[in-house]
Amino acid sequence: APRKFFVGGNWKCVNTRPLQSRFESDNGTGEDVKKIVTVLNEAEVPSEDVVEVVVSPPYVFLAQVKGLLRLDFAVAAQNCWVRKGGAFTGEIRRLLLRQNHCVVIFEFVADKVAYALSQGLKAIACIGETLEQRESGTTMDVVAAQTKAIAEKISDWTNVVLAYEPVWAIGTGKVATPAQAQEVHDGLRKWLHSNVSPAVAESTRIIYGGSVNGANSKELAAQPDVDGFLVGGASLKPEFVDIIKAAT
Ligand code: G2H
Repeated sequence: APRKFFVGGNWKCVNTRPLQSRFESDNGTGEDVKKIVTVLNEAEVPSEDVVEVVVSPPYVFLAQVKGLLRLDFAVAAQNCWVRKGGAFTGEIRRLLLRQNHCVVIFEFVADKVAYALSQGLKAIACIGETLEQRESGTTMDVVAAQTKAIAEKISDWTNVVLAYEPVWAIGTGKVATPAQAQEVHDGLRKWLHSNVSPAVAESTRIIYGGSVNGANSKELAAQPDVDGFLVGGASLKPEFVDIIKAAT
């Protein structure tokens, strides 16, 4: 295959179980994190020549996961501040991110991708249309415009993975059909072909995100232009291993 399959586990806030009381924080605990890592460490999956696996825990767990996780899986941050530092409450600057990847989600995508690449990080850039846009038939225009915004700010696509995440499928249990995903991925690849270069179109991984699970991943992975997944909810469960195996 021209493109190595890519599976990202976006842990977001880590919600593996209902809260027991209002005193319990909902952003996960060290115990939950250890359990998830143990499952991953014990999993038998295709080699890293076949599938690239990356997980992105919340910032507070990055070091813990980095220390415990098997070495053939990479660890990513979920975000990265786009300036050197300064008085920006709640932002995490690049210097504090020792990881190789940086997951960049929706807002200010183009700026974040450009900044992450300039700092030697890899970026998973998320794009996607709302339900309203899909129903009005503008999906391809929307995702092309989002991709164009990124293309205008970067010159090298080597370290970019493009994640198609239809907004209506995010955390909703409503997954795009394999045909819907393939149609958009194919459209995006054609867009890259005409607007960036044939080589970039051929080599850039376009992954799908939005309610991917162990059961639906196989058929999605079989689509010629679906080069992997960005997984939210199911990346906290043992079925994440099945999603990794969908690569083969
Ligand atoms: C979409 C996706 C992964 P989920 O954001 O990033 O989440 O799989 O929970 O829909």
